[in-house]
Amino acid sequence: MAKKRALVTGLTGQDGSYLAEFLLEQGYEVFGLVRRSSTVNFERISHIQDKIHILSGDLLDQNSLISAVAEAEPDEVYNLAAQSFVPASWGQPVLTGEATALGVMRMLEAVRRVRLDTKFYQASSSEMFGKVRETPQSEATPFHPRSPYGVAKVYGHWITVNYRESYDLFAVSGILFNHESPRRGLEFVTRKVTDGAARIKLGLADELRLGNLDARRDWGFAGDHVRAMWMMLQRDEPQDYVIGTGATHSVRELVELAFGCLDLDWQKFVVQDERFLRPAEVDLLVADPSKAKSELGWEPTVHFENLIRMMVEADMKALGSKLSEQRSS
Ligand code: NAP
Ligand code: F7E
Repeated sequence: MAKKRALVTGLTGQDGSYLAEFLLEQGYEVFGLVRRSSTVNFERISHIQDKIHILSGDLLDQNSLISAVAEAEPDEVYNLAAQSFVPASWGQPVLTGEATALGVMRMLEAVRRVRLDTKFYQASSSEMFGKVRETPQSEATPFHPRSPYGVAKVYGHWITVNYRESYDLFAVSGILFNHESPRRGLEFVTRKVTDGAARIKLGLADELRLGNLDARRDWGFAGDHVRAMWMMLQRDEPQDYVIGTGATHSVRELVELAFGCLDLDWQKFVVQDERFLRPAEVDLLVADPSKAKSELGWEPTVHFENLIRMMVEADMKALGSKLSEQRSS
């Protein structure tokens, strides 16, 4: 039987790397969309790079997306690419709108024009719930985004629903709560904290500056969440799902746990810095993933404590190796 073919946008990002690994394990032929940059940034996919077909393209360039879909002839498209860092969306709201909102429509248009029987996954976000109308948040909870990023994701969500309803496209929106891993970007709070604690432990830093310690998030493991993306596209009918662990923790608890893993008293090192506060905050997010559990059979396998421990250990190992390389050179 011919291999199934998948096209993943955002291949070089955290989720793109885990999803590509997962799809290869499932026996897929994987195509990944990568935008041009002056230096190659394949750190997260270097171990699987030779197994993936890399296609050049940008969410801002319609023609490049049409060419990518025409070349990959995918059975499934996973649209993970976006400007995904919330604070950057206030600094660059137009770019965020172009990539995170209109980029979704451009990918959908590429699929509609080239290959309408492709299944389409859109990476929607719990940031769409923003100033939450109810707790926990489910597929039925209304949206109230609190950043240009959240607003752009609401557009991406509704244009996906609209293409499903307008063109009978198998298009689904996965509303994913925060998910983390040792491959998380360094500016996001979990990785900033695990990397920061490891640096302090190794004598490479003497403080960690953070913003709002009271914000609460539903933090899961990226490896678990990408599995849910695939599960959504294996259903007979396209439907949207909320994916999260159902547990919530504050940034303060995160800090206490990460520093505790290294026997450090966080209160001696963490400094609150108003530069990291946001113009409008999302105070509390927690998922009600019961639909995903009952219909997809999806459940998280890694919980908060183990996730943070895994990230601290990975940062200690990576920084430790760098240090010994520097000392021996
Ligand atoms: P990420 O690590 O920031 O990766 C984003 C990816 O998008 C990168 O590969 C980036 O390429 C690519 N990209 C950005 N702008 C692009 C453009 N104009 N054209 C083509 N590619 C572009 O994000 P992530 O954490 O993996 O998240 C994946 C998706 O899920 C995103 O859409 C994000 O908004 C969404 N999401 C994430 C979470 C979460 O907790 N991680 C939760 C809900 C939803 P470069 O490497 O070249 O920058
Ligand atoms: O912030 C607080 C901050 O930047 C989490 C993206 O993947 O998940 C992510 O968005 C919380 C916020 O993630 C610092 O105020 C405190 O309340 O790790 P974050 P995010 O904004 O929740 C959603 C679901 C996505 O869709 C996004 O793409 O932590 N916080 N102090 C801090 N945050 C950061 N970044 N840095 C701090 O110093």
